[in-house]
Amino acid sequence: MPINMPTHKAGFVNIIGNPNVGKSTLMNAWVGERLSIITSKAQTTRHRILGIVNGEDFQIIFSDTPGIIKPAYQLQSSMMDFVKSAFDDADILVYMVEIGEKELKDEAFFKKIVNAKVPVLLLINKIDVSDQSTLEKQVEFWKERVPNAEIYPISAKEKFQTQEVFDRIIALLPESPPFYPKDQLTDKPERFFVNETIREKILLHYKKEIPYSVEIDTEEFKEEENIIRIRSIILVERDSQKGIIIGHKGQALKYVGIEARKDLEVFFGKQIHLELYVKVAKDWRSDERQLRRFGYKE
Ligand SMILES: Nc1nc2c(ncn2[C@@H]2O[C@H](COP(=O)(O)OP(=O)(O)OP(=O)(O)O)[C@@H](O)[C@H]2O)c(=O)[nH]1
Ligand SMILES: [Mg+2]
Repeated sequence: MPINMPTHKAGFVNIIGNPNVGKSTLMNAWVGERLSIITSKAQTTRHRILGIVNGEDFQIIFSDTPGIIKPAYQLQSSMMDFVKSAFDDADILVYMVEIGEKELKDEAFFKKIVNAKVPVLLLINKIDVSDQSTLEKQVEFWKERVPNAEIYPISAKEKFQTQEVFDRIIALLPESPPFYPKDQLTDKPERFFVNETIREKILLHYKKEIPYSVEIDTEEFKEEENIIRIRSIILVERDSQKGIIIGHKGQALKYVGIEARKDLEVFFGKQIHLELYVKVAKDWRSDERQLRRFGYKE
């Protein structure tokens, strides 16, 4: 037997925290791909999305999760079930807070972090918009609140200190064979990224409750030699929202289509033909059957 057996490390590194703190920005930075959509609105992420980083002798499975909230309707309860699942299989927990933030929006989840059996890395994000003395106070505050955590001030957006945390994660990873094939980047199919790209444009271009009432269903994804042909349906909760999505003379919808197509061409590295339609899926956010259809429930 050789004296130095080659070892391999692998594990789940699950990123949790309040909405809008920068969880998706961080995962994308670590993975080097725009897997998760990012906007300045809370509840941008609705699913648990895996981003896999492979090295010769390691595999890190990052998971981005929805921001923690008190659920008000069934979709939000399903989103919190994704967060729960991220506690269950974590080898390392990344708890992200932003400068100035005081507490997690759910006390039970907070207790799970403080009592976690796995290493907890507490990342204080957005330090690019802070100053030294504020930051020092924040570090003291979090040291007391989460004594079991290692604390790192970072900026996910500016990629400040993100490499240092990445290296620390590799050091903490348990010995294990890889969980996924070494060329796999995520657990989600192509259509998921189409849906999310369109939803990002809707979050960016419509106000108030509209983006939260929208779900996307990609009915066709046909890859040909030089082009991918996509047909997606934008589903809204009520008839009155249909006209808002379409806009005056169809201008609003046209804009969403153009913007989404540009991003999708970069993501898939191919020319895209994108057709968008709007339909009503009445009260889908509170409908078990429809939530299952859209992948929010088993
Ligand atoms: N100034 C600054 N802004 C950041 C940083 N990281 C993220 N942001 C911004 O914060 C906003 C939210 O970022 P996301 O990555 O979507 O946050 P999230 O935690 O995934 O949000 P949810 O999915 O809604 O829970 C976006 O406008 C980002 O550009 C950072 O390091 N500095
Ligand atoms: Mg997110």
